[in-house]
Amino acid sequence: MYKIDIEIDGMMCGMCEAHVADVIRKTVNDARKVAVSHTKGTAVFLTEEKPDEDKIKDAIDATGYTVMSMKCDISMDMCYSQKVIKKPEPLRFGLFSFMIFTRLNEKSESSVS
Ligand SMILES: [Cu+2]
Repeated sequence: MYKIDIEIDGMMCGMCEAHVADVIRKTVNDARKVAVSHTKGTAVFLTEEKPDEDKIKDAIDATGYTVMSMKCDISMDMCYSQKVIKKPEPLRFGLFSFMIFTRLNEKSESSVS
């Protein structure tokens, strides 16, 4: 799941919010929990598939509002991302101790000769 965070300039009222939310729903078919705020100047929503950021920017810019920035994060409530973070650790540790072992070996060899 992805969380998209857009900073938008030019929204003045609730109608602007509805307009932007409409454009997002039309551009991103699986957009969920679309939340637009004209006071904060933001639009936030969730998607399952990684969305096309350029397509969203173009669609919003075409309405007359201006996209100032866009952030696309993998949502942290996903078990999958935690597994990915934890997985490489044993491998890294194994490689590290292997390197120390090799260095010690090299040193003892050179001191012999
Ligand atoms: Cu408005």
